[in-house]
Amino acid sequence: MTKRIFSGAQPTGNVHLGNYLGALRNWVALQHEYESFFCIVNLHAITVAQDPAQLVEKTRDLARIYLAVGIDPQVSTVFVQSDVKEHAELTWVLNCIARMSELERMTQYKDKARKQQENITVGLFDYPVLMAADILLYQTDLVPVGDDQRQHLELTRDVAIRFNRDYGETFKVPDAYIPKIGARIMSLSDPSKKMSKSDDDPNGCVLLMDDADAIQKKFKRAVTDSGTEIRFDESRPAINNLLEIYHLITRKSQQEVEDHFAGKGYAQLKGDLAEVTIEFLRPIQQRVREITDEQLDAILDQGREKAEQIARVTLEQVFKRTGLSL
Ligand code: AQP
Repeated sequence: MTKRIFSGAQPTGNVHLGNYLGALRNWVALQHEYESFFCIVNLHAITVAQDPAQLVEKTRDLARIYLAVGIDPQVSTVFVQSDVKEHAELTWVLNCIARMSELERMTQYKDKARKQQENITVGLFDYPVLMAADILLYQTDLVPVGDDQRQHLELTRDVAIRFNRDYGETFKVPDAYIPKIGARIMSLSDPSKKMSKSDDDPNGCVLLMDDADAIQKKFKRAVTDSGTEIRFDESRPAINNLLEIYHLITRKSQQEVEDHFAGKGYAQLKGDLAEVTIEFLRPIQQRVREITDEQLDAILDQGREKAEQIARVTLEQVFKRTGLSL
């Protein structure tokens, strides 16, 4: 039987190179090998305050990005999380399986809570359980994500194992798929932090929809390490990060990349990186603009129908096992 993958991204801001290289790129690569479900996780988005009208726009924009980077709706199911009610329903049941102590250990929660100490919502705390529900509803084998989701994946596995132990075999226990290179693209302004949509400094983050001018400026301003050599070296995180981006975008081997930059300076690295990024993003940006509202609605409707069918079967089993269906 074909194995399944599930993954998603939040429509909370503009998709950046980190999201693409850490996650979306692998979704595209894996979709022909696996039965694939790609979700726009708008229920996760509202764990921090969102403007309602903008959330609608951003949800549709993110769906366009999925398609423009190469998710093929003929083979993959693309849908919006809030369209499939089973996500919220299973979250409630799993809330009664997950432990407070487990959620209190989640580093993403701790980081985000630190940034907004006044208005921490219950939803933000519960974010990993909603993510577990997303994944487990589809009896997922593999979850392609960036490194920042590793801990959430572990929790998903723990919750599935505990449910299966207490109520009988119900959920497939999923594995994470975290790429060796690209799983943690760092901020261009501060290579000790991951590239992030919610970064206060817009220069740290190259967006998929940035124009050529913005891309050039951002790479030009990127911080570098001391020294002059241009080679892959984790102890020099700024240059290593720029080289990883170059390597992933051009698909040249690490050796080829090092050969290309041998004897050259940082200005050349930044200039070449801007150039390949602009060229790489141009057709993606063009496709985003070409997708009509009608096409998008049709793809999301079809995605909802397919997702619902599978989600319903899992939820019915869960209700039966837990004594919720009479
Ligand atoms: N810097 C990154 N490098 C590699 N992968 C990354 N991902 C996120 N940042 C990087 C991966 O992108 C996928 C979608 O992420 P998300 O939309 O769920 O948001 P996030 O993980 O919270 O990422 P952001 O952009 O940093 O948003 P904020 O600032 O709101 O926290 C995931 O698979 C993620 O691992």
